[in-house]
Amino acid sequence: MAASPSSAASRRVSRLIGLSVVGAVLTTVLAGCSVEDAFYFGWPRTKPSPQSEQMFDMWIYSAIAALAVGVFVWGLIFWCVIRYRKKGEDLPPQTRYNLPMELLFTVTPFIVIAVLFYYTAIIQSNVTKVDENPDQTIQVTAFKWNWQFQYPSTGSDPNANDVDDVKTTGDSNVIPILVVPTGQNIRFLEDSQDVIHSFWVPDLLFKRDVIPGVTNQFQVTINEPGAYVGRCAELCGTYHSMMNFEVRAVPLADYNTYLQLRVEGATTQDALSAIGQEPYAVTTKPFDTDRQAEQG
Ligand SMILES: [Cu+2]
Repeated sequence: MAASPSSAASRRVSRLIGLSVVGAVLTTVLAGCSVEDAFYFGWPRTKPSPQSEQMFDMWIYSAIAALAVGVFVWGLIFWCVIRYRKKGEDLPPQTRYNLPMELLFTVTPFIVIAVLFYYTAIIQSNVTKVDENPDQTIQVTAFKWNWQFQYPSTGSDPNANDVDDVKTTGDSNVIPILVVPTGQNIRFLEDSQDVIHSFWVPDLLFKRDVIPGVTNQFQVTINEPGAYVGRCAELCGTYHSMMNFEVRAVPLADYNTYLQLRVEGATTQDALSAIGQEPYAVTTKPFDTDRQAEQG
């Protein structure tokens, strides 16, 4: 006995649903994502600063709102496809100019956009806020193709360029390490010696262009001690991709010891070792200039 058209259709629908589930599981597993990763919706797992926590919340709630709208729309699409599939040659009743429906379609997206705009504006102004009196000020200077970090001596004008200012400058063999205290509001003043670079610490979810002749600034508080890789995010020439640095967040007492040792003449590496830190970068390594020699 031949199967009825409706049971064939429902078999097709259930096969489609089965394939979608298998597809979703395979996508997750083959992409190497854990279930927990999936709930970050592509956002990095680290949230070392209050600023990055706010951005994370914004991302999660936006993703949930987008999913809710998506599920609703997909539901309507599939419901229409199944409920109103072609059953004969008669044209179904044609409906148009449904005013309440059209008002709903206009007002609902506007509300969604207004809410997203409101929270984006609030969080963006929090993240980019610069206080009158930061706890620390550090000067960042970018040049082709490395970084210099300058810690103005206590009580001095950050722009004065005092002789006893502590500086760490990267070179081809050593990745510069930017040591910062945790739990402190740090202002970074940025300057470039040549072209436009961009100071980017992916874990902080923050990036700001470093422009010659313009002092850009931003502020961030890092709550979790650790090593965070930093990169130049503005194509600035031949060795742009090698223009890396490392942010090393340490407790305030260690930071003060570090600065004191540096003022007394210790190198970055010696002072880091003295406070129990790895002396060299652990998140990235210098460009291997011997690479071609080894191959030859
Ligand atoms: Cu650069």
